Amino acid sequence: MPRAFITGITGQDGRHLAEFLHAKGYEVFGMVKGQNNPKMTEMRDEFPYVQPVPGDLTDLPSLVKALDQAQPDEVYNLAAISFVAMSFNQAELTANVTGTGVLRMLEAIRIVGGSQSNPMRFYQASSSEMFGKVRETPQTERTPFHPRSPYGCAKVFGHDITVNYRESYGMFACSGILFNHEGPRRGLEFVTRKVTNAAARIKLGVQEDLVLGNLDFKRDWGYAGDYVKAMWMMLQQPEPDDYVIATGETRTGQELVELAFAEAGLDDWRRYVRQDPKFFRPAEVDLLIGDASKARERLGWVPEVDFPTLVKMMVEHDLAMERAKLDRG
Ligand code: NDP
Ligand code: GDR
Repeated sequence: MPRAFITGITGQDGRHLAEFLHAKGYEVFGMVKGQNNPKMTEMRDEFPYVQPVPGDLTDLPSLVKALDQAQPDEVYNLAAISFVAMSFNQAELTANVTGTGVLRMLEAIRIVGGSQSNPMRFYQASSSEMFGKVRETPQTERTPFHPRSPYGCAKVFGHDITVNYRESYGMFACSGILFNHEGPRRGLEFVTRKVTNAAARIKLGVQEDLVLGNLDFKRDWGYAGDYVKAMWMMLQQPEPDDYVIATGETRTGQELVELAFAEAGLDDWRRYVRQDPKFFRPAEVDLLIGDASKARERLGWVPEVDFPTLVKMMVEHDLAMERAKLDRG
């Protein structure tokens, strides 16, 4: 039975990946941070087959112990301070967790190692935020980076150090440059889920309006369930490499709002939505659209869920969730 170790197991992608790897017959270990983390109970209920292991990306000895305990064949480093807006306010923490945390994980793998015939394989969760103020469109594995936030800067370090450890020490280390991916498990702080949840609550009469920031931005949005499959595919290749994972389509913030409100059965979204500069970022990423040709050709990966289906899935989930809350009283 192959063994997988996932950091960020309590996050959106960690949960999708745990499900995916379990279905493939993996023994799944999930790193959980903190004392009495409330998400640990949720995870135990949802994924009784995941073996929790304590650890924190800011603490190298904890990572060494965690790997020693799990003895995985594959390590997926999904943990991060992942909210771009928050990274402007907690830049040093973001650098430490999202950036230097990758270095610690790579060092822990070098220390614990795995056998020579079967060294641990490493996946790093890189991000389209590294392209930031984009130098070319669409963005590929060769597009230069120009990050626009402390989060983006930290991800560039994580990406570069992963490539460096591969080249310096011959590690099987891959970096997936994933564009935005969403779904019903997305945190409520991110714009897609904030919008689909608000549309559901407004429809049910428990919320009056929705306050957003900039709506002119464009994103290449896919479904998280499709994207975790690409992570696994990268680690099954004969050679480690980096891959862009994206749909190749881009949509504005306004298109997201229009679709979500229509899906919830609300006629005129403009009646409910207003903008507040407090949600504007000091520097914005205006346009992202990825070219995933390399992943398609070498991994055979293609996205299966398109944008309207994704929004529909999220709105339906949020309507059911909010209705259940009302029924409970
Ligand atoms: P989430 O924000 O949903 O999950 C982040 C996870 O990191 C949580 O499990 C959190 O634990 C954990 N974490 C935070 N700080 C630490 C720490 N110091 N030590 C250990 N664990 C920690 O992110 P996603 O699932 O959406 O994303 C997964 C990864 O992919 C992230 O690295 C993100 O930056 C990257 N990414 C995401 C994209 C997306 O569109 N979703 C696109 C490109 C990259 P807890 O719950 O206990 O706080
Ligand atoms: P992003 O996702 O920054 O792309 O990072 P987010 O959903 O936070 O923002 C997308 C765009 O929406 C604009 N926006 C708002 N965003 C939020 N969160 N809340 C609002 O009210 C709001 N109004 C407008 C933002 O300005 C931005 O342009 C996500 C994260 O998952 C990262 O970890 C990941 O690396 C990238 O996607 C790819």
